[in-house]
Amino acid sequence: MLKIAIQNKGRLGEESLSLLSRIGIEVDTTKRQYLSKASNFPIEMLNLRDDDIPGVVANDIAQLGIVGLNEVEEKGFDVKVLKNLGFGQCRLSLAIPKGDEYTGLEYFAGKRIATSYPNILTRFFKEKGVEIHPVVIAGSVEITPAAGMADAIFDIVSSGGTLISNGLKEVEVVMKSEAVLIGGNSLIDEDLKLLEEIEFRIESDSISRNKKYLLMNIPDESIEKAIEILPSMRSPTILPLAADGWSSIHSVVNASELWDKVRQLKAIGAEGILVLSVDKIIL
Ligand code: PRT
Ligand code: ZN
Repeated sequence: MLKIAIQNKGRLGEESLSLLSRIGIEVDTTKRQYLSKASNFPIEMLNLRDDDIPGVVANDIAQLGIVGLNEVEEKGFDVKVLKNLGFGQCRLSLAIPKGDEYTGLEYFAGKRIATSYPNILTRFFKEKGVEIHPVVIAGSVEITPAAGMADAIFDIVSSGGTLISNGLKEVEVVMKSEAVLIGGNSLIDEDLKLLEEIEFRIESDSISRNKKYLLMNIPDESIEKAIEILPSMRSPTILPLAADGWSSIHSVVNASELWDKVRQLKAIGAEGILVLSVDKIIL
């Protein structure tokens, strides 16, 4: 039976389960045991700490995993990154006390840098030819400069709020990260078929995210202009209305462009505009 390792709680746990549910893999989430089985797909979930996921996949205890790219890079196990999943976005950055003048990477020469990601940090500075002293710490990295334990930090940043409230400023982004689907190197044929199905479903889910379905009535003389405003998957669907001289147009647009499109469509006479969420797009 195919196993997928996901974070048992933390920042990625909920989103991982929500992704599985969106792709039609149902798991009983009321009992978060170490191992849970999907009710409608031949897959079992291994609920683990995120730190353990790359190793568990590399050792074929689970064949797939959902984990931050930062963990994959830090642990350095032999796993394949199969897909970016579009959640858990963050960056691994260097930050220094906000009053210090930043002079470029040379600033860090000989400095103590606190981090939970010593491998990525050491690799980065080795490549740059700058010698630093990593201070490995499991949590609360951001308090170490004020506590006198380090001169700078290398940590995950998302909004930047934690840095600001600890009197630090971000000076270099070393890597960008998000949740990724990883796979081991020893998938048997039967697993590969299931993996293909999972990847296909994730792809459909990710295409439909951030898309909106638009329906509206439009005077026939504005149809040409509406088609220019609404590039659709192939072309917009146009249906005549019972009322003479009017048609109904259906199309899919990017959510980020929605209001801009709506304004343009209203300007050419569109009425009764309906905006619907898109559940899945199968190309
Ligand atoms: O218990 P377990 O070991 O499973 O969990 P964990 O505590 O090690 O990890 P968790 O749940 O905090 O994070 C899991 C993954 O989420 C990380 O490996 C990243 O890939 C991703 N992620 C996304 C983040 C953040 N955003 C994030 N903001 N992980 C941690 N943070 C922390 C960061 O460490 C810092 O303390 O949030 C703070 C910064 O946030 P801002 O918004 O103030 O900048
Ligand atoms: Zn962890």
